[in-house]
Amino acid sequence: NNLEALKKVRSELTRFMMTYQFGLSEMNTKLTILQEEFQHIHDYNPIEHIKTRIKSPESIMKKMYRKNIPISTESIKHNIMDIAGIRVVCSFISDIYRISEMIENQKDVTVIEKKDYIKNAKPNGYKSLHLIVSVPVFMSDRIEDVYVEIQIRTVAMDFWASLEHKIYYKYDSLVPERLTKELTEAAMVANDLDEKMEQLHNEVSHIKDQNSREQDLNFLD
Ligand code: 0O2
Repeated sequence: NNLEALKKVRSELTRFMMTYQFGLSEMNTKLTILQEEFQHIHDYNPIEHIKTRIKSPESIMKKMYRKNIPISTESIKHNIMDIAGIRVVCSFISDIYRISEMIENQKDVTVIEKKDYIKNAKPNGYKSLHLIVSVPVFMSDRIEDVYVEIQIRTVAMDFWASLEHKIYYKYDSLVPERLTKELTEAAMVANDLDEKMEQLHNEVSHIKDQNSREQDLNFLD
């Protein structure tokens, strides 16, 4: 009977984790559709790449202990909103807000929380736009609303965050002050690069628009 009970818990847990995988797949499809449509209309791709991950059971447990919450699938479901995570890396800062707006406007997506670490960077220099959304997943016998954390950032922000993450873990979160200072300076350099690239991109788009208008006029002549 113990074995039966264990089997039941295991099956429930697998089903629980599967819902997050489904939520991720759904968001991934939504983003791919936006990406392809955007490419078709504006003739350029705003998304460099998309990465998805499911939080490991170990990280989920650690977070529950840290938050001091009794563990059950129900409490995990309500308190850990980043089990399903998706990272969208864009070319330009303006693309981040465009992508975010397009997601927010989808009827079946509910925005639970929005954190703009681009307008308000973290003290260490971390920048990204974070959304926690809820999406309905249609199962065989019910509809399950699943939380998905979406992080949207530029290539430069992503480069900085991945290095900072590595350093943070290497020093077991006790990063020497000199490195912290240099990392914050590097974040400012990354931001300068983002602003410069945005300005160049705007100039090029403007020229492209002008050329296509002239071509249209020639065509009409
Ligand atoms: P992992 O391994 O990437 O999943 P909470 O999510 O409740 O613990 P908080 O502060 O409300 O805490 O969440 P926040 O600020 O929205 O950040 C959540 C995630 O953003 C982190 O997930 C990181 O992925 C990323 N992040 C936030 N701050 C930093 C930072 O300073 N540097 C880097 N490199 N990434 C950051 P996890 O769970 O910490 O890690």
